[in-house]
Amino acid sequence: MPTAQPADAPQLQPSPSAAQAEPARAEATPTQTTRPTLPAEARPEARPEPEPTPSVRPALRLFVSGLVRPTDLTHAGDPRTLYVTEQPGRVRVIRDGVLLPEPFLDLTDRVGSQGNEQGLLGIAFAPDFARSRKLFVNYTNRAGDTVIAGFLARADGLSADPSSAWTVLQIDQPYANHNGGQIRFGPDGMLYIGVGDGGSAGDPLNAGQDVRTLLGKLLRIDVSNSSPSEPYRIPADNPDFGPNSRRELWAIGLRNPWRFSFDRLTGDLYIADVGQNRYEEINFQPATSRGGENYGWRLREGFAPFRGNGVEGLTDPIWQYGRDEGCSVTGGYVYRGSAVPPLYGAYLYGDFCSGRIWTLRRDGSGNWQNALLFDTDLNIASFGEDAEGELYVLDLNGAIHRIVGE
Ligand SMILES: [Ca+2]
Ligand SMILES: [Ca+2]
Repeated sequence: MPTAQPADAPQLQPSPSAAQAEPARAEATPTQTTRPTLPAEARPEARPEPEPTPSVRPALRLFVSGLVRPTDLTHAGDPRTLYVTEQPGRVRVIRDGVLLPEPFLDLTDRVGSQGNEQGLLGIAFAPDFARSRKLFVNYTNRAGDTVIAGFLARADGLSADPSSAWTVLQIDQPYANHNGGQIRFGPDGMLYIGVGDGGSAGDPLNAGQDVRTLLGKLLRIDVSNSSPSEPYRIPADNPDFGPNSRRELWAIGLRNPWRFSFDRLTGDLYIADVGQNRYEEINFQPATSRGGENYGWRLREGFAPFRGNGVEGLTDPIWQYGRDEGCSVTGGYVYRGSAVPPLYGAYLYGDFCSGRIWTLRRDGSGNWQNALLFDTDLNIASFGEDAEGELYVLDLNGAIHRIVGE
């Protein structure tokens, strides 16, 4: 989701690392190759020549339209069914590629979405959803504060009861913007919540570095037995950020981690953090991490000093880009589907403002290589992943596109 950026934000030269990022578009879309065809008389046998197998090209295909400001898309384990959050407060169901008219859940009576970054922002189904029927949503309420709430789905999986709600966590929001929004279960079964620095600009509260607040952090809580009387527990192995620190913290120093995701194969974590005026960044946390990372905000924006200095132990992003490439990063997923083999293992992400979508992957030397995949005219609010690992692109204007092979 875009941070409100001044229209006259300085156009900066690409950083040294961003210069490497300049994609070769020809590489981004593999050229179609065909098997060489032998002259008829050279063929060893008269049987029909098999069809040439062209290499698959990644493409975007319109999947569903008619949504109202879609912000998140996920699944509950069933490959036929997708769930999409709409910013004003509804959860919609896509069944076998068809958008159902009846919402899964309607929270418009409690969601406040006045601000561009407010509303119903994220949804996650419990790992044991088939048994527990529990799901969790992340929204801003009528007062503008962040609410993580649990719900119970009905047995058919096509609707949930709004009156089943219980509040898991509520976070006061001092400003309308930078509310984070993503919630996802990690491979460890814990619920991770991305929380922005509270808002305004430049992190006036220094929330990113203040371990006494949940703002500007990635949280990790245990909701495996979540109920109205005990909404969550603190995992015993959460990192310790020192005296007076909140025990929900997993990683600190984030500005607005609008979207993050886990690689479903490896468990590695990718956090896309929206920048202030200069750099959009992708942060990486290997599956072996025990948490405790400090991703730098507001001491640094990307690799660059922002405010303050001299702090040791910051974790720099694996990638950043400047205003020449976009203005608000939207994190995506590592592709683990089967429809587009050339993308297998690549992390896909995009920019809300420029509509560009890139891939990021490590080469054999361990260096991150960035390449432009698509240059679209979409307002990329989010990416989504289905039960089979296929990926989708959510256009805030109401359409969902599927990444396919052609
Ligand atoms: Ca806020
Ligand atoms: Ca950072």
